[in-house]
Amino acid sequence: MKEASPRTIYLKDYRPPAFLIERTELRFALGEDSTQVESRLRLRRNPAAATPAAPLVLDGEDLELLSVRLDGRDLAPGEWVQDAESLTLANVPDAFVLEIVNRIKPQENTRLEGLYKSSGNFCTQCEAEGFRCMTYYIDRPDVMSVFTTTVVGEQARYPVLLSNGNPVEKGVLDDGQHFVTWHDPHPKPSYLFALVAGNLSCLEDSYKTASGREVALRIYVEPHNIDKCDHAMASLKKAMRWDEQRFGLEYDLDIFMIVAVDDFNMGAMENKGLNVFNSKLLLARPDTATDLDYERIEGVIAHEYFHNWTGNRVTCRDWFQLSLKEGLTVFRDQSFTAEVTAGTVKRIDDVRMLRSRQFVEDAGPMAHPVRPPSYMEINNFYTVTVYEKGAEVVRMYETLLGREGFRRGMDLYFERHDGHAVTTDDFLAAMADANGEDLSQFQRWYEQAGTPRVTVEDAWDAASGRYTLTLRQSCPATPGQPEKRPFLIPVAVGLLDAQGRDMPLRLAAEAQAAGTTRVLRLTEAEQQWVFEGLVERPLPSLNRGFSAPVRVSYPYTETQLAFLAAHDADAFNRWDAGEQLATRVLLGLIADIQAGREPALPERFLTAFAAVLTDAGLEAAVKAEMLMLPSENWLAEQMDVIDPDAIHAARSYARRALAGELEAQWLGLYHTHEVSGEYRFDPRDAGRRRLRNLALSYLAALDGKPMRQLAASQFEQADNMTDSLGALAALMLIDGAEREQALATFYDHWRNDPLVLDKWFALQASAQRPDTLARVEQLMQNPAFSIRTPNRVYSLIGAFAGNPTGFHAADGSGYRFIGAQVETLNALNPQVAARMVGVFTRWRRYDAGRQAQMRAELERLQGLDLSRDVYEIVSKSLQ
Ligand code: 0A1
Ligand code: ZN
Repeated sequence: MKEASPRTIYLKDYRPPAFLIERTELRFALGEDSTQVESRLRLRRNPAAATPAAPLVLDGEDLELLSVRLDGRDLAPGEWVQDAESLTLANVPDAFVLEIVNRIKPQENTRLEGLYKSSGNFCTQCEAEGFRCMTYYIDRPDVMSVFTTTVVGEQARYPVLLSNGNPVEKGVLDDGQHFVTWHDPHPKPSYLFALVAGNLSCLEDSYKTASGREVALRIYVEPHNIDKCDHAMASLKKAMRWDEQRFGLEYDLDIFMIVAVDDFNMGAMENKGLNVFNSKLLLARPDTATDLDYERIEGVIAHEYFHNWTGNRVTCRDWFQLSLKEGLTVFRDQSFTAEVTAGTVKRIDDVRMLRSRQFVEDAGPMAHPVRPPSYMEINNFYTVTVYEKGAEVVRMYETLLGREGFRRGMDLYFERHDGHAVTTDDFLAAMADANGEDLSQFQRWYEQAGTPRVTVEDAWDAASGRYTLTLRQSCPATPGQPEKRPFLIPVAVGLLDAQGRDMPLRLAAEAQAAGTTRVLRLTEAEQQWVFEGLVERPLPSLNRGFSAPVRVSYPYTETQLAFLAAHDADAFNRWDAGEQLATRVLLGLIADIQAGREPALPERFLTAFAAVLTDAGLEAAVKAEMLMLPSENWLAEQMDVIDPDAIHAARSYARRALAGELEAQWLGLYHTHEVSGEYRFDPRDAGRRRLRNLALSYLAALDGKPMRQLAASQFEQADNMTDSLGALAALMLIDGAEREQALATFYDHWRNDPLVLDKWFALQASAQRPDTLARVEQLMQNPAFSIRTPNRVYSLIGAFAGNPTGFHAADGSGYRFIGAQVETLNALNPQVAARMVGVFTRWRRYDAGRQAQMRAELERLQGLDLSRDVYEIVSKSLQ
C-alpha cells in the first residue's frame, strides 16, 4: 500500500548485482492454511560488482521469516536486518551457502503475484517481481541460477506437482503427502520460476526436433476442460516447427508443459519449460471459442514458446530492457501468424491496434519510450509501447537490413549472448555488426517517446520527367522530453501511374530502375529524393506495409485516396487509403452533427465503398477489413476536443446509410458466404465467417423485423461460437424481444462455462445504449461474476470502461462507477486496478464538463491509500 512517496527507479542507477546465486534449491510444503518454503542458495560475490564489500541484500515481501543459516550455522535475529521489502546480512564471506525457511499464505493472495490458489489448485506468477513474495532472493533478471525444486503436497488434493525442467525424483511421504523434485539445467532468473500443484488432467503428445530429439508435450487443465486442448497442442507443434525453420531455434529440454489457470492477471507466462496460461488463451472448442479466440490462442501459444529463446536463453539485464524480450517476441509471433494465415489481414489488425491504442498512449501522460528511463511500478510498463511499438522497432531492422540481414543479426545475437542477461543496446549492436552497418541513430527509437510525424510534399517536372519527394519529420513533446532528435525512419515508397500500376523506380544517380518499392532512409529533419525517367506524374504510395510506426501526411484528395484504395499494389496501403478516406468522411459527418446540420454520406465515398463490397476478386477476410469503419477510438484521436456522442452518432448514421443504400448487396454477400460443413479453424473459412457476420451487423443497423429475424435465425442455427456470437452482437444493435430472448438463451446454455459467459458480459457492457450502466451494475450481482477473477473484471467492468458513450456519459455516471471499481480493486489486486484506471489518463482531451468530472474522480482516487500501481498512473495523469 501507499508509501509516503513511492520510489522512482531509474535506468541510470543500474549497478551489477553484488552477489550471484550459482545454485538455488527450493522446497515448497503446500498446506491448506499456509505454505512453508525452504531455500538453499549457493552465493558468491560478483567479481563485476561495483562495491567489493557490500552487504547481502535479499528482496522479500510479506514473508514470515522462520530461520536463517549461513554455512550450516543458525544465525540469531541480531545478525540480520529485516524490513518490509528486504533482508540484509552484513559481513558475509565471499562464497557461502545460505539456508532460509519462511512461511507464506497463498490462500490469502488476491494480487495473483507469487504463489496463489486458483480453482483449488496452486500456481505461481513471478514476472516481474513475484518471486520475492514467496521467499527471500536476489529478485532481479540479471541474477541467473540453476534451480532444483521439490514440491510437497497432499496426494489426494494435488496429484500433479510441477516445476521447471525435468522431474528427477518422486516419492510418497507420511500423512498422505507426496513429492516431486524438478531440476532445470538452464540457468534462469527468478521471474521464470514456476510451480503448479493440483488435480489436473493432461493432454499428451510429442515432438521430434529438427536434430531428432524427442520432446514430451503436455497440456494440463482442470479435468472438465480436457476436450478443449487440441487446438493449443496443434498450435504448439506448429510454432516449434516454424521457429526451427525460420530462425534455426530448437527446443532445449525433454519436456514442455503448459498449464491453464482461471485466475491470471495477464495473458500467459513463459516460465522455463512450464508455461502458465490464462485459460481464456488456451481452451477452445468450436462451440465455445470464436475464430478470433482460435487465432489468439495460436498466437499466444507461439509467443510464449518463442520466449524460450528470446527471453529465457537470452534474458533482460534489468526491467528497463523489457522490450528486448517482448518487442522481439511479439515481432516473432506476428511474423508466425502472418506466415501461417493471410499475411495482409494480420498486418492490418496489428496496425489498427497499434494506432488505436499505442498512438493514444504515446500522446498521453503515460507516454514512455520503448526503453523507459524510469518507473515507479514495473508492472505498469507491460504496455502497448513496450510490446507493440517494440515489435515495430524490431520490424524496422528487418525492413532496413532485409530478411537475410535480419537473420544474420539474430544469429549473431544468440552467438554472443546465449545464457546471458543483456540490453537493447546489445541487440542493436548484433544487428549492426552482423551487417556491417552503423545503426547508432536507430538507438533513438528506444530512447524517445512519441509518434513521429512525417510530412510529404512532392513536385513534378514534366519536361525532365523528374519527380521530387520531400520528407520532413517531427515528433511531439512527451513527458520529460520537450525536444526530439530526428529518427532513422525507413519509409517504403511506391509510385503509381494513371492506370494504377506500379512504376519502376530509378533514383537520381542510379544507372537503371530497380524494383517498384523503395525503402527511403529518412535520417534528417528534412530530406529530398528525386526519381527520374518517369513518363507521367505519379501518385505516391507512402509507408507501404506500414514500414515505420509514424503518422504520414500527404495532401491526398478524396479521389486520390479512392484510387489508391482500388489500385495500390501494396495490399496494406490499399486498406489504409480506404481507412483514411473513411476517417475523413466520418470527421465531416461529426462536424455536421456538431453544427446541427443534416449529415449526408458523400456520393464518392458510397461509390468507392460499393465497389469494394461487390469486388469479386477480393479475398473475404481482406474485404471484411476494408468494409469496417474506423473505430470510435480512432476517430476520437483525430479530434481536438473529443465529442463521444457526436462520434457515435456519426458512425451510427454512416453504418445505417451504408446498410440502407446497399441493402441488396449486403444480403447477397450474407447469403453467398455461408460456410458449409463442419467447423474448421482455417483462414479461408474464418474470413468468410468474418465477412458474413460483418454483413449481418450492417443489416442490423436497418432495424425492423426482417433483420431481427435474420439475426435470430443465425443465432438459433449456429453450430459454432463465431456465428452464435456474431448473431448475438447483431441483435444487441436492435431493439426488440429477440435481443432479450437470445441473451437469456445464451445464459441458460452457458451458465456453467465462465469463459463463455465472459463474452455475454462483455457484449452487454459494450452496448452503446442508455441503460448500459444499470445493466452492468445488475450483472455484477450475477452469481457468475466475481471481482476477484481478472477475466470477469476485464469482460464486464473493463468492457464498460472501453465503451465510449457509456464511460463518457455526460452526467459523469460512468466515471464515478469506474472510479469506485478501481477503489475496490486497488485493495484486492493492484495490477488489475491499474489496468482499469488507465481510461482516465486522457481526461484532458475532452470538453470542459467531462474534464472536470474525470479530474475530480482522479483527485478523489489520489487521496486514497493507493497501491504503487494505481498511484503511479493517477499521479502522472494529474501532473
Ligand atoms: N511475459 C508475459 C506476460 C506477463 C507479464 C507480466 C506479468 O505479470 C506482471 C505476467 C505475464 C508475456 O509476454 O507473455
Ligand atoms: Zn511476452
